[in-house]
Amino acid sequence: MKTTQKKLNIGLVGYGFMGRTHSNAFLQAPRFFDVSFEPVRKAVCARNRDRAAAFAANWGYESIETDWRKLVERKDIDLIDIASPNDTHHDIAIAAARAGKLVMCEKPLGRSAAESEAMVAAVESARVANTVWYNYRRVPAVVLLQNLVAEGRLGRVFHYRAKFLQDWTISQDLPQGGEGLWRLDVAVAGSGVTGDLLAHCIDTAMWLNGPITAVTAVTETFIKERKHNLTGKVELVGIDDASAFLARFQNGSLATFEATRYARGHKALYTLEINGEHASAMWDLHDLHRIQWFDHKDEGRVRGWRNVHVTDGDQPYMKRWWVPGLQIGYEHTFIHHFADFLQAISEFKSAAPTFRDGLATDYVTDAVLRSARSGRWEAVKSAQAIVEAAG
Ligand code: SOE
Repeated sequence: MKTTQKKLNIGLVGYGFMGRTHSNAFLQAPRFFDVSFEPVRKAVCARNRDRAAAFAANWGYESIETDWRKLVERKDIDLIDIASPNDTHHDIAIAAARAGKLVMCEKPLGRSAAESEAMVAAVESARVANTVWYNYRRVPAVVLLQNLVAEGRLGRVFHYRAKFLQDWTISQDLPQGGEGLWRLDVAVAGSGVTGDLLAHCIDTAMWLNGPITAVTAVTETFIKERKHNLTGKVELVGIDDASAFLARFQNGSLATFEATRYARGHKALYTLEINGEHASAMWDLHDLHRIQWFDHKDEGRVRGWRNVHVTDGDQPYMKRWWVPGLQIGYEHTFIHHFADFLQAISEFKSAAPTFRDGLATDYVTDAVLRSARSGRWEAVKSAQAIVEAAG
């Protein structure tokens, strides 16, 4: 790290799972990437003072706050990083943008597209750099796959399919709400697996294959009532436990998407596949450093699926890490994202996916939930059109 670098003072909101992945990225990015800022872990904010203090001590934050409003007002903070539950994203991001801070926000951007529209308007009118932490865009193997698609190697794309399967909410006895379980509380999360898991699949899909224009969906809530951790009462469950949809892309290709927390045996099985005229590719989060690649142009006698181990220096991000053949993991996706964000702000830009890209995903998840209610195909709004109209 160069000593003359400009300091970038970070104020983190939230100290859970994502607070840890982001803090690790703030520490590691300057050690492995040539960045033009020195990230300073200035303050962490959480309502519980003792927990905030313990987190600050573990991750090396200089100070703590218990009210995010105070953090946002602080003159010594340049960047607000939102790693708190979904119901906090809207208010914090808008206040941060109005205070002229750079904003990084966990996914999904808002609990609904309406919340996200206001967040896009705030960062764009304040002209502050922004990004949404859709981290799977920074898996080297997924970046390689995206590069191959962008180079036109698949030719015309016919199909896209993605699924994200988990099994952690099958027990009837699991309560909803509160720390660790807010994802089951619709008031906090906004939706269930549609906003939590399918949002990842949609973000990657549109990055690889362009806009989604229409969807038809089914959702189900298998367990209708759960005890609420905050009220102590048995309450209706408002989230979708499972969600599946068919989609049309603007480029004419068709897609299937599925997410659930009821696929016994699967913990975080995010898989995607894309089939084109000339080639196909597959990726699997449980084997995240590989892509499967089939190229019809290969000589017929030896044509087949290639298993590409993405660990070499000429593959995305990998020259920053160890030596060819040695793989990296989940936490590195956040390190890559933060390094890219630092590069972007040194050029006075935002890093993709921007808030506008996050809104595009939320337009799809809103249409999925709408279609599940209406039983019909629903058109997806264009985030680009909205922003252009506003600008
Ligand atoms: C839910 O279990 C969860 O942690 C999501 O919230 C993350 O976004 C996903 O990457 C893994 O699963």
